[in-house]
Amino acid sequence: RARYDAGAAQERWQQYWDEHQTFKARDDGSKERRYVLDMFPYPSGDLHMGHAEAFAMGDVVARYQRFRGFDVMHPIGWDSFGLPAENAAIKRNSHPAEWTYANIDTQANSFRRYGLSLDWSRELHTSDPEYYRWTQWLFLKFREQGLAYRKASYVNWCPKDQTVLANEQVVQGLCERCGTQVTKRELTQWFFKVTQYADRLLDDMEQLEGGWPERVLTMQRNWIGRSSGAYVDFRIEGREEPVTVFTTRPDTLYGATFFVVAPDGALASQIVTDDRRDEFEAYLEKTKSETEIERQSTDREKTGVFLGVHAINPINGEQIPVYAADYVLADYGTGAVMAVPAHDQRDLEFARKFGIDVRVVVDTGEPDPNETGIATAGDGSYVNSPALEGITDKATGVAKIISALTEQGVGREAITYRLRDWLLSRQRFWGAPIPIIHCEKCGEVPVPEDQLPVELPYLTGTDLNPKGTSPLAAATDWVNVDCPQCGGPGTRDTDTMDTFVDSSWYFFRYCSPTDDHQAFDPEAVARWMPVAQYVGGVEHAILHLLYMRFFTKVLYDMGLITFTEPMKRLLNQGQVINKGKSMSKSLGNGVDLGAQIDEFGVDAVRLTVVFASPPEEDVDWADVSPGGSLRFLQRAYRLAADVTSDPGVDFAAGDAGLRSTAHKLFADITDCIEGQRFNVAIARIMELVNATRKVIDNGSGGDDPAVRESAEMITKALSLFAPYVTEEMWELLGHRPSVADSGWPEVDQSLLVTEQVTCVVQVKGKVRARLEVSPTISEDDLRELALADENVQRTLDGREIAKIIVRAPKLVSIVPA
Ligand code: ANZ
Ligand code: ZN
Repeated sequence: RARYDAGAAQERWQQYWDEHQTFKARDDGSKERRYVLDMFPYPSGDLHMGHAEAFAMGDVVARYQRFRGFDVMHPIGWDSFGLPAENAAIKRNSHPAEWTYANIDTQANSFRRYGLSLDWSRELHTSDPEYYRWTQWLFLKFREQGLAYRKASYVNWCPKDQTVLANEQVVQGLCERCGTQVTKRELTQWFFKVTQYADRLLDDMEQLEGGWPERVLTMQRNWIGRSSGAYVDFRIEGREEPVTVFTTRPDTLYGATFFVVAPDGALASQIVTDDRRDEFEAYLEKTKSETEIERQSTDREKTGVFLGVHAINPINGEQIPVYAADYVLADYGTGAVMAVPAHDQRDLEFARKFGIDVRVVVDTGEPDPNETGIATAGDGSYVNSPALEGITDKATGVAKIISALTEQGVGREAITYRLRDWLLSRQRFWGAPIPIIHCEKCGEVPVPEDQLPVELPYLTGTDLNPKGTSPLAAATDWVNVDCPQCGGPGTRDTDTMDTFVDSSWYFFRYCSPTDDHQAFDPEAVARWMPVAQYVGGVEHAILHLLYMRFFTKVLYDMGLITFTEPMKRLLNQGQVINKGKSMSKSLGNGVDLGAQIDEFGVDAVRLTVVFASPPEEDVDWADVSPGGSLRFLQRAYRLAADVTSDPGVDFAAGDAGLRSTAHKLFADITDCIEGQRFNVAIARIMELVNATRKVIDNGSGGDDPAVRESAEMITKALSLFAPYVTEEMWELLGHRPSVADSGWPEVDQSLLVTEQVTCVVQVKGKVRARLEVSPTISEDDLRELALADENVQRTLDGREIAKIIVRAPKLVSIVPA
């Protein structure tokens, strides 16, 4: 019996595809273009199961689009700057480039073996000077527009990695990379002004509805966190300038019975009275060790200290006590709140604990918060609120109070965001140097464009040990340069850029990867972009996806591109886990991809990861069977081997039953691929293999033209998941390679029409209904259908059934009791 030899096929076809550049984007205008992109990998070692899944999914889309006649660009490159390379270099006393480029070699070989339909001619590395030259250029362009700036601020600091971290890189108070508790440090750092784009980042999400997973859009929305409300100015005893609060409910102003400031903001320590200072300082220390998540947690007992002063409510002159409490954050809104316990749960819990008045100012019809301990947040009519008398809804109440405050000059409408500017400088070596020279006379001076790239000096091992300042500071020859403006002594900026900067524009670079005059060729970008399909892990739902959207908008504003959203569709594949848990060294549940491939072959592994579950769900390796996949591939292969008719035979002369089954299943397979239900598509291919096998074994053998038609459909559809075996099958079927160039079969609509037969339904021997049903309907389905018929129901009139005879598909006979 014919057997498929995975190892031999892999070598043979890999070489064939390389030689014939089967998957190179033509970009010659002969076909419509489609850009299919997988998030580029970080070269951390060899390929792992996560890559195996993600890239298998992306390849389904790329191969399918090629089948549909598009000129597909499916590029690959490496996100090759970053900390792990530097840590490896310190450990081995070598250069980060050694580890990085060795890993790239290994991974690239594995990617080739994995049979992906990639265009290798566009390969890029973000750590190449040819690439980061343009990362630096973009930085300077952003700076020219005021979108890159330096400021001193309290920043997240990882004591282990000795570097600052962006807010996004702090996960539940811990460093995303090493898990160390993050502390705060005051440092002067570079920022990108993402906040200037907050509204557009939100509003443009409209373009992504339907194309991006809803949960990603929700995560982005929450991360940006737009709130509208008002600023209200309160005077504080003994203080000249008023203190402003941000509130989403200015309409509850009459219910403000106390005032809270963040303990770790500047204000608290300025206003606390001397007799309270010790207590306050102790509380502040405690607050500093808490994470933002803890502070915002709702089920936590409220704590705080009275600061000894009062604030004056601008609407009625009332004096209310001022507290410092950790549930108010220093860097959100203004870091101060008017507390309205009747209508805000956090404030209510605090008030009850500290014995502060709870004054209802909106009558929502719900029970009194004084009794229930539950704040009421809904609409209602205003009470105890002279300025809002007679108003019964929130929108009007809010508008009215804002205009009253505005008139008196003690408040105004406001919108705030949770989003912060992007801290992009890192005190580490293996990244793109920030192309700025500091001069005592001229200040910050950009490196002239014709002097880019600012290349990294050669540093190894011990020079790279973290010291809290950038290792680049130690490379004095590199640091000390003439000021490009005045020619006097200057020093280079010694920080490097966050690697998220590199990955915010790589997809533009793929369109013209070797261009040495510009970051990308706007015409090439216009030809290929936006990306039709982007594929990658949900762990990037916020960071990478938000930053690259931001970059795109800035480039749009610079007039370099004509669209504002770079990725039309996004697929977030799940994770590959093992025994219900993420794979990790410490759990010892890792699955070695290379070993799996050695044992079962690439095709079986790829089929397994895609078949195991819907793309966005996790795959548990403990529940799958690559051995089963391999057996299925052998069955499919034998089917192709058993076809004896000639290529080009007239399919119409084939077995009508098999043809109808094949076209129906193929129509379904096409729908499944379009709808990204890849696992279901595979199940349908399996059905088709079985149906075809039956005809070979029981009917006309391998000579029936319908058998060939069906085997060709199987080969094409299966090639989306199992590229090697299907090239072999295509050859067995007498065709010239590559199956990837063969085109997607058209479904014959006339074969989809199902025959119907008429079923007669009798009650007590009298015909009460005629049903149009499929000739293959089951007895159970037919019984249900008959009993559900309106006429039958009416005749039965609620009576019990004594007897029911079902003869599918033609007759149902019912005898009531
Ligand atoms: C008075 C009030 C009355 C509020 C009421 C709410 C309900 P979002 O929607 O998340 O933007 N707030 C303002 N700044 C804060 C800070 N730095 N830390 C903690 N809480 C802060 O939340 C806005 C609301 O959260 C604001 O509206 C303020 O409480 C509080 F019935 O003001 B509110
Ligand atoms: Zn100068």
